[in-house]
Amino acid sequence: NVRRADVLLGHGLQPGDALRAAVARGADHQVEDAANSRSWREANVAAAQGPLATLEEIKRSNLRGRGGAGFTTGFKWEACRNAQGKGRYVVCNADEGEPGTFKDRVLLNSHADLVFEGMTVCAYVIGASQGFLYLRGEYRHLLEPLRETLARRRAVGLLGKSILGQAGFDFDIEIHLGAGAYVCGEESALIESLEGKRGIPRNRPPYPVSHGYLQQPTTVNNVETFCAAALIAVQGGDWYRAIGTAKSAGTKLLSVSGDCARPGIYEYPFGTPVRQVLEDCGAERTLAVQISGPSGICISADEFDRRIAFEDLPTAGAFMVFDNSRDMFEVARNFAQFFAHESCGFCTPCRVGTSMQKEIMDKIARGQGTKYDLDQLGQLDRVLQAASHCGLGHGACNPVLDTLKRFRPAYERRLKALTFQPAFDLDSALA
Ligand code: L3W
Repeated sequence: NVRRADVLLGHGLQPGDALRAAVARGADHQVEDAANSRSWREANVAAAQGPLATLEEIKRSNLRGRGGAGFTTGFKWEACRNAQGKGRYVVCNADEGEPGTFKDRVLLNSHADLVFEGMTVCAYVIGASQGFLYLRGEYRHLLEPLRETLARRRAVGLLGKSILGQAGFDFDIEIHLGAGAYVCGEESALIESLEGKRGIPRNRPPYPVSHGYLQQPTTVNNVETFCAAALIAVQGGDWYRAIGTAKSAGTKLLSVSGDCARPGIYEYPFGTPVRQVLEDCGAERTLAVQISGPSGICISADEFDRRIAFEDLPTAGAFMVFDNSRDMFEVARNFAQFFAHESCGFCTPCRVGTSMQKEIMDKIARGQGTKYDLDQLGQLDRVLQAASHCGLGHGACNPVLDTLKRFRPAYERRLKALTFQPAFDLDSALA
């Protein structure tokens, strides 16, 4: 593994370090405020400032969510803290189902304390007493080791009642095992699943920060986001925002796989060009890189100077390398099958659209496709973008359209000559 930035993977923190830093930051705040306080009431108000001091560091850090969308973590935590409810919840999205992504598995395997630490810092900031780690069903082998880590943390007072001796700081974490549905990586489907229901995405807004688990304020973040938050609690926001770019603070873990000599987990500061990653992982004769998995973007050789950053190539972490021995049509067909299989079936555009896409790709593969079918693929994308219920449908045509745009000959050489004019033109029907 290569670490061009050794921030997260080489953190060197011990269990409790981030929590102690968060609580101490609160205490500093209290001392400062208490010195100026004239009454017991004012001192109490000062005590409540503790979590706010850590929230301030998270906001100052410019940390953005690592699940793919890059929403500002400080804003999310603050919105959740300020939302009205009977209780608050912290949820770690460890449903790492995007093909080509495996960096959360490594964090859970080798840095579980940091993950739980980040969740507990979040609980301290937002005032939650219950957390859940939603673990991908396929990661069942991690369940027992993770439970053991939780038990160790309870034994040393890093979970449970009065954490670190702080009265009222009560928090515990439960692990919920998924059942293999990709759609449960979408946060609201995940919450439905946590509640024991079928994993169907909810309408958003309202967002989980105000209406999450049991309709109560809930912060849902990715595994890597919680790890980064724990580091920020120790090192501060200014330290973190100095790494990366102005719009993308910190580092990003990449799951590098495919046609390269050294696949694995890599850590880079945001702003690193794709070409650097290819060089580090020993990729040669690279034809394309699929960034952020099939929901992301497929780029070709003339784009390898583009950068891993929210302002250029945002990614949840997948970095799949395809060399010039690969047929990008077949790569896209495989992804089309994936989306047809994983559509939850709740909304018609996605359920039918993903199947139609797969069928068109299969038809082209059999040598029975025409130029009309290529046009239909573009039409399908427009329908799915406009009418799908959630992100799965919105992104389901990305791999096909990206490869069609960049590797059109891979499609065209399979087409048969068009011998008839279609009687029904979906384009005009939609207009
Ligand atoms: C409060 C607002 N909160 C947005 C929150 C929202 C969510 C986050 C991002 O994911 C990508 C895509 C998928 N007040 C808010 C607000 N939020 N506006 O910000 O929200 P959004 O809607 O921009 O993105 P998204 O639909 O959550 C889009 C991928 O993420 N995806 C994620 C999977 C992640 C895992 C994982 O972490 N293990 O599986 C799922 O769809 O592919 O690229 O928290 O609540 N006004």
